[in-house]
Amino acid sequence: MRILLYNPDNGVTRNFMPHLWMFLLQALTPPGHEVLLIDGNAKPMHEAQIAQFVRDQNIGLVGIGAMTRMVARAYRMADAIRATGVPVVMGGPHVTEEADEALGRDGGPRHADAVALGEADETWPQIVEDAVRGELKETYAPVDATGKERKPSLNPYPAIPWDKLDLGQFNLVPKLLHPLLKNFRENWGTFRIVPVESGRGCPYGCEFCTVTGFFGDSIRFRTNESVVNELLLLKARARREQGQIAVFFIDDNFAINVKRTKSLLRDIIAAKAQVFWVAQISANLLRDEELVDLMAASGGKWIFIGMESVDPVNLKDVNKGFNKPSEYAAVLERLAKRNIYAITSFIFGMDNDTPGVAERTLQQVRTWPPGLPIFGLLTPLPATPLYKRLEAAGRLTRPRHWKDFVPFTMAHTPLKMTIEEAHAELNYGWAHSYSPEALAQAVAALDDQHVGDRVNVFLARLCFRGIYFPMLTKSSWLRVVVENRRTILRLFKEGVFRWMRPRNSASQDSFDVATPNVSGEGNA
Ligand code: B12
Ligand code: SF4
Repeated sequence: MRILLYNPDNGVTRNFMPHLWMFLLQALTPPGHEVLLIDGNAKPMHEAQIAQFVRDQNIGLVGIGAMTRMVARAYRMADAIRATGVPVVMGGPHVTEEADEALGRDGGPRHADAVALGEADETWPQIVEDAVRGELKETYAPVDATGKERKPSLNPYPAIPWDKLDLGQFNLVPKLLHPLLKNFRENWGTFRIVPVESGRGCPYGCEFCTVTGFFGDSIRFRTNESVVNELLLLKARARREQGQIAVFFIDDNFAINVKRTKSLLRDIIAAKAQVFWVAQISANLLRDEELVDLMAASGGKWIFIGMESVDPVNLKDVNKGFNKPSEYAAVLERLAKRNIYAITSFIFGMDNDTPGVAERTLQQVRTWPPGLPIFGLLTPLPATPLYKRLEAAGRLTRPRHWKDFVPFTMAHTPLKMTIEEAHAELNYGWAHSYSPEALAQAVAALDDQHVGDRVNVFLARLCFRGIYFPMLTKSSWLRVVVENRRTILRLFKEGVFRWMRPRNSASQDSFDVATPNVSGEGNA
């Protein structure tokens, strides 16, 4: 049977990074089937196109995965596919919580023939076999022989053949530049960000987050060996392509078990499997100097930190009191000292927020080493404790907000400001962090750093700007380039100057980091 796995586009990230679930399920598909993957972010399609594709390619089963914000689009695509007579199975965090909606058991239209509840690593082979026999069940749940919920072990973990997969859709270097850049310094002919998981689960149970409910509070890890082998495979691919690969460790809290993380990072270093990497780690776990040394030495470059708020009352309200705003600066400086920068994520519209919250937050941000501040609105995702609390209090203004998804729009009324005021705060946060002046300041604040690090921060800021200010067209990019021309020119001049200087062994222009000494501070 030919199977299509499809992820709808989110309208923001384009081909930034593939979705792991697709590659994982592809690797877990029983032999004898061919699995095609389409990520709508890299290959946009509308309903008629996907239906035509399914017909032309003689597809026998389609699997669709989606977050809440993309589910309405996922349903539309599913409807178009089902109209061709091909069955659709849906999975992922949204339909796990809203299976009745997907199956039309809530009185609405049916969008899926079957729903894979929760983690589908063990149920997927069964789904495929049932589909072959034309006997799909409505739901598939990961349970043991006694019917009790079972979380799949990550040991053994399927080998994803990253060295052979077609990743043509996920090259961040424009094709035109390939011939020029493939021989530039350590080869930049291609640049891909690849998702790798080293573990699943987070026990912290923040009120707005789906992770503790979905993956459970039992944390599971892959073996160090299996992660290291995956990195080596990716590194070999990058070398072959005369390009670079960076890894996004998509674990929800990469250092949730600090001892294990240190041991993994040591093994990565020992195997010379370093690539530059990004990971999500909560601020409270970044107090450990040795951990941060190892992060730098193993290729760590960007850490996503869910800071959420600079107000301890807000943090306590959402069960994230373990975040201590008073230590944010020290954490970020600890990272910056090792040339690791932070994506600091904030949520506005929390219950203790009042007008002016964005400026109050930015006043703190401006005192920190430059990074990537991002801002969102408190969003009641289905089945989260937050959703239940707001529903019980009658505060949901759009209880099924995902059915008519509008980006950056609140679905409940904050306590101490209006919805409109919350939206204005969000706009203020983005506008004042991503203006040409703010970008120039971020680069200037790193004047004592290697030009590569400044280019890294600048390019990342340009891309992150697109999360809030649409940058999907060539003309919108052109406009931003023109607005930021002074900073670009400055970095360009410095880059050319450095490039023309003779190379030395301390060059940091590559993701092929050398094995550094991890015994002291500030290495790598
Ligand atoms: C990586 C990631 C991203 C990437 C996504 C891009 C990418 N290419 O991956 C980035 C960084 C861009 C991102 C952004 C956001 N994300 Co995010 N992200 C994640 C993260 C950390 C990992 C996803 C992952 O790969 N997991 C590992 C795989 C193996 O798990 P999985 O995807 O759930 O797949 C398993 C099952 O769900 C199931 N399955 C999934 N799909 C399908 C399909 C079929 C057919 C079948 C059978 C089974 C199946 O099988 C898989 C194997 O068991 C998750 C948290 C998490 N741990 O999952 C959050 C998560 C998915 N993100 C979330 C959110 C809310 C966001 C943002 C909205 C955050 C924000 N406030 O701005 C943005 C939205 C971005 C956008 N514009 O769309 C939520 C989604 C909750 C929900 N109900 O929708 C999650 C769950 C985290 C959370 N805090 O609750 N995210
Ligand atoms: S620490 Fe992060 S992943 Fe864990 S529950 Fe809180 S928000 Fe979710």
